Amino acid sequence: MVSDRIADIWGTRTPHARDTPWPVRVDTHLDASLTERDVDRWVQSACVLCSNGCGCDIAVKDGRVVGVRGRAADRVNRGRLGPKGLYGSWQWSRTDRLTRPLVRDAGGELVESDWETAMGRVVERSRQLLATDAGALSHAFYTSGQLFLEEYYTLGVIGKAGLGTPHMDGNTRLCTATAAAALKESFGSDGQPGSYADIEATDAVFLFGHNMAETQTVLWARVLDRVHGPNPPRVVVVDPRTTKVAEAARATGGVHLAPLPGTNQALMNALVREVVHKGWVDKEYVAAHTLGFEELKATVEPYTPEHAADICRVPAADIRRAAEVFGTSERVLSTVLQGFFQSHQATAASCAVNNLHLLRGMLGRPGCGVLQMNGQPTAQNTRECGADGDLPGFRNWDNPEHVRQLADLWNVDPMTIPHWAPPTHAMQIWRYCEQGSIGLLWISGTNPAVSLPELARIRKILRQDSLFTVVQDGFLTETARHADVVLPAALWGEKQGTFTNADRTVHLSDKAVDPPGEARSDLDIWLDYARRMDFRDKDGAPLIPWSDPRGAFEAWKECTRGRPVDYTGLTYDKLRGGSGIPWPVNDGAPEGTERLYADADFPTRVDTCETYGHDLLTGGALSEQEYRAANPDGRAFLKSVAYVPPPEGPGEDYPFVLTTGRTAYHFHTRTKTGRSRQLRRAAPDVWVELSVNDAARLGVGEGDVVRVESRRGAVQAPARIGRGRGGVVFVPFHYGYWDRPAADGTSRAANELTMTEWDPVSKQPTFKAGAVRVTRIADATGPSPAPTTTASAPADPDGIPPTVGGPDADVHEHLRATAPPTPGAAGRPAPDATTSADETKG
Ligand SMILES: Nc1nc2c(c(=O)[nH]1)N[C@H]1C(S)=C(S)[C@@H](COP(=O)(O)OP(=O)(O)OC[C@H]3O[C@@H](n4cnc5c(=O)[nH]c(N)nc54)[C@H](O)[C@@H]3O)O[C@H]1N2
Ligand SMILES: Nc1nc2c(c(=O)[nH]1)N[C@H]1C(S)=C(S)[C@@H](COP(=O)(O)OP(=O)(O)OC[C@H]3O[C@@H](n4cnc5c(=O)[nH]c(N)nc54)[C@H](O)[C@@H]3O)O[C@H]1N2
Ligand code: SF4
Ligand SMILES: [Mo]
Repeated sequence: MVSDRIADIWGTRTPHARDTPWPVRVDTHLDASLTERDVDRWVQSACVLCSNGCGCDIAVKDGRVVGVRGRAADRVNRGRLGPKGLYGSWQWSRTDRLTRPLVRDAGGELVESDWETAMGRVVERSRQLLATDAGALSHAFYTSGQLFLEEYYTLGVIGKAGLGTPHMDGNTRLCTATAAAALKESFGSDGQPGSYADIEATDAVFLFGHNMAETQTVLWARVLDRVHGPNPPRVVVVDPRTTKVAEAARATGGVHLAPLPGTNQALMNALVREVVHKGWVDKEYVAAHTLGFEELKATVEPYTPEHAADICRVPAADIRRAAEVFGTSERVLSTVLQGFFQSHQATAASCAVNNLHLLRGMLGRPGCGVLQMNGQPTAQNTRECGADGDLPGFRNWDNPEHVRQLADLWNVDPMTIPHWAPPTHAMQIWRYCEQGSIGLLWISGTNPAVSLPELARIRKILRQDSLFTVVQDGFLTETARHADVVLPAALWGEKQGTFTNADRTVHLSDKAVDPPGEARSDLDIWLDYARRMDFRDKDGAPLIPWSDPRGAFEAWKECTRGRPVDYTGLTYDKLRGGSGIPWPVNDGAPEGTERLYADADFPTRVDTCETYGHDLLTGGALSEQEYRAANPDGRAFLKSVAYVPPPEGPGEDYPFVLTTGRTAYHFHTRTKTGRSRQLRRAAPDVWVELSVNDAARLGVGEGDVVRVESRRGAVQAPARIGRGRGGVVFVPFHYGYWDRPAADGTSRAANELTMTEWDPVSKQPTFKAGAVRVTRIADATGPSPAPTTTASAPADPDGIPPTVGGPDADVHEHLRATAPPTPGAAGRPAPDATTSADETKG
């Protein structure tokens, strides 16, 4: 069957009943005019355009990538791929890539150079700075959630044991820092409790600030296949916009709660209060496995549905109904993402979701998962490997024994490993750069000149003479244009490595083709730096003994031995041929682990836990003594806090609340998706979404150009008269300047508007609420460029052409008649003819 997957984002339905396996549907998209018979080789991989981590095979012809196909055997996607995976995962590979290192010449221009010169300059600056009083504190690394595990671990060892700098973080700070923080605060350690297979077993799906329909499209197809089958789950969503998820909530008899951005915590307190007041608490579970119930009860007591309704501006009856669905469903699966994570009480609100599950005893059983989601494909590994500043293997920087374990493993003095203070979070790293105490900032796999808040400030920092910036990317991004040295990176398909998705499933991605020109993998670049810097261990041997991905993976396995994030049972060979495998994988669980905490034994013991915890209001850290006194002993924490209003609310000068986010067709700053014909056509440019009533009051019609201004900057774009709640303006954050310079004097990046504020515990910036005003600037020349197939659908579709892909968007969907492997089996289904790795045309 052929389908236009721009017009039909989720593809053909394969409905099924509760507790039956999710059927297989294999999606294939090849370059126009090619068929599967033309493909020379299929190389095993997984998609890196979101945290879902769909297993796929890369089609290679004449040494080039010509398409992709979903892997039927994979537990994550059973063969499916979404629009980004199908059209966006590979077309960029033959466009304007960086092929040689660039350095600044005497005139200040970036010019092509060679590796010797470029690395020479990096090492020279590095040595110079290390010789100053600041020492290693002059060095900072700002990395990604999109590289491979082997690369992060290598970077982590360089930073912690080679240089000894605490200034290392990922763009994961903007992304999933709150997922990690909420898991640590509630359960003692990072690590996703739930499994995607919970979708097959659940009776209700709660999505907290998560537009899954657009941001994990294949996971949403999985939910839709239940929704369209017998005994469907009810969907409940908390989101100010009318997303496709919100439509499903209505259709399934669930609830769409559309709170004013910035008020999640008030709503969560009310939901928890209802569950407690109505007696829906599993008292035995709470008594045996949790701490803090009485405090929780007291904290939420003032939040009657009416009180929360007042703050959030939603009907009190809807809050009651949502609580009832949670309280009376046999099994509930919850997902949490940026609508919660990117707000000022992010960790508190996300912990409240954990609380609901703990109160109902809904963890570790089929259908009862919590997914504190990731966003980026490899964000989990950034966290696991310590490339976000944490210590590798979910170790606690405040626990001397954990530091000693690493010192032993790396054969270095424990004092080399920074652990005298918490690791420096990204927002603080940028502040130190601004103040001049950091002299070398090495940016890899992220584009902060578009993705950080308050862009005018970020540009100013990047231009500072006191800061030497290295940018490692596949493209000349907005950020790379500011760099002193640009290093051309090999990207997905051009290198080998592993990565882990949001439900702990580890995938191997093999190298399919050579990188362009002189581009090198991030691993090779960092190994080269380590060699040139001559980092040594205590005995004078090279600090990093490995020289390839497999060697790095084997070293990483040792680092995880005995930790909750145990990889010791995995090998590259084991990851080939079948499905990805969820960690922990070890002697006790050789085929992986579907769900954590089935035994309700949480990693909260003093010698195990990753943190001693924080005050959710202030972010103040608790001491080991305080933690010990609480005596958690394997029990989970019910942590809570009162609601406080967001740092910037609407007022007279700036009467609207701004929120920002995504569309289904683009990934972040579009370095990949903006180079795909089909995706670019589907969502060509920025727009501003206004509610029907707000637009009428402002005299704005569809497509009229409006100016959105905050205290920090302005964006100009055509308006979409959408279906969101009143008082809220939405701007997608995908559109920077690489493909359309701001020469006309207007800005189009949403982050011109956003502010430098963050959650006190996770330090994640608050991209989801700020105050703006909106002015009409010019008449429409046509409808706005917003897609019609998504949350940005127009309130009145009349006269607005629907978003379609056209002939070059054809995708083959192959529905399997044969029974798929049983879901829930963490092990590997037997590989079949269409999914074996690296199959050669013969
Ligand atoms: N198509 C696509 N998919 C992606 C990505 C992409 O760029 N494009 N990026 C990936 C990454 S890294 C991430 S982190 C994820 C993000 O995935 P999501 O979190 O699903 O995406 P967002 O659009 O950022 O935000 C989700 C929703 O939060 C809502 N929201 C805004 N303010 C509030 C609020 O105050 N409260 C509540 N409850 N909701 C609010 C928005 O209306 C929006 O619909 O997506 C991943 N998948
Ligand atoms: N206003 C607003 N801002 C936001 C958000 C929001 O919702 N609203 N969301 C935030 C979130 S959740 C995220 S995750 C960030 C994302 O923000 P960024 O990380 O800045 O976005 P990307 O465009 O994904 O940038 C990744 C870069 O890495 C490069 N790259 C890809 N693969 C590799 C590789 O293997 N090696 C190297 N060296 N480079 C590689 C790509 O070409 C690209 O330039 O944006 C954040 N900013
Ligand atoms: S759902 Fe995510 S991982 Fe799967 S194909 Fe789409 S972008 Fe790729
Ligand atoms: Mo993200």
